[in-house]
Amino acid sequence: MFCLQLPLLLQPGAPVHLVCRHIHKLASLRKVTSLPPRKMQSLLYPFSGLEAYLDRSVDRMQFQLFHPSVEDMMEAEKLFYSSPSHRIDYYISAERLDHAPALKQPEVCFIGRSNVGKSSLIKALFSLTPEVEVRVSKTPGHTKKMNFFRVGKAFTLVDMPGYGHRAPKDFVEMVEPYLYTRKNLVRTFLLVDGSVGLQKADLIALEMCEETRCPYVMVMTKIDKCAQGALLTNLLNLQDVVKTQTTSCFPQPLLISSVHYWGIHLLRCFIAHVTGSIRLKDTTKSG
Ligand SMILES: Nc1nc2c(ncn2[C@@H]2O[C@H](COP(=O)(O)OP(=O)(O)OP(=O)(O)O)[C@@H](O)[C@H]2O)c(=O)[nH]1
Ligand SMILES: [Mg+2]
Repeated sequence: MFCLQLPLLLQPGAPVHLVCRHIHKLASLRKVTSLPPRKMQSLLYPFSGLEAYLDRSVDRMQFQLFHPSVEDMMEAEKLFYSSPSHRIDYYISAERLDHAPALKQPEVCFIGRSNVGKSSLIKALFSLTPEVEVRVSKTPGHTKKMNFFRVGKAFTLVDMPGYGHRAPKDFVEMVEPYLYTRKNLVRTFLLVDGSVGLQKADLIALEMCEETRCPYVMVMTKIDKCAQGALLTNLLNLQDVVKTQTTSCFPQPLLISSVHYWGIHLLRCFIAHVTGSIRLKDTTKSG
């Protein structure tokens, strides 16, 4: 790890303290590509670590529809560095949809049960710009508003309050109207805890995504938290639900550990691709 010393915040009346934020060594591809090949492979493409446990009869293609090259991931990564001409920042929070700013740039949002890891995942995505503060907590129901983050003029990313904790209130008042009416929404990421698998509340959210008919993608979080056999069972179960009960869902669930950065680089590339911010070199596989 290395440490970025950010400037002192010298606003009148503000407590003066030195901000020192760390950038995790695996947050950037430059570091990842110096890992031993197998380690690099399973960090960038987490499904490859599970493949050996999969029965021969299972079609692997469904798990690798989106399989960009490292070069494409490098291109996507550039979007996640802030610069004077491409500012990444927390923009605004909204408690109701009519408080949300109308924006032109494509938007992606992250929904899922309380504590599933939405804010942690966004924090990992923005880890190359650690001055962007994304709050994470062990206590369910931590994120209470829709939090909008701007990635230059390229896209906006929205962290949603989780359902399950104060649900259905938050869900009915915020998430549901947002999903139905947000014009610039290009992809919804529905997060499911990979260590426990699909829960009833997840199926309700999935139904809601189906009703809105907006394209969405399932993301399995916390894949570091359980044994590979259990993870594979949860993944196959999820895959089966996606196959048999959905029409707007991308067939390939994405696997993530925000703690170890597994799948984070792939997800950055997926977001860059679906928001039209990059053009993949290998166009045979797309989201
Ligand atoms: N082991 C492990 N823990 C994780 C991972 N992602 C998140 N967590 C932990 O899960 C807890 C909840 O994370 P958050 O990111 O705050 O969850 P959230 O979905 O934003 O929760 P709400 O804001 O309450 O809806 C925290 O203690 C995180 O450290 C992961 O990939 N692996
Ligand atoms: Mg949160």
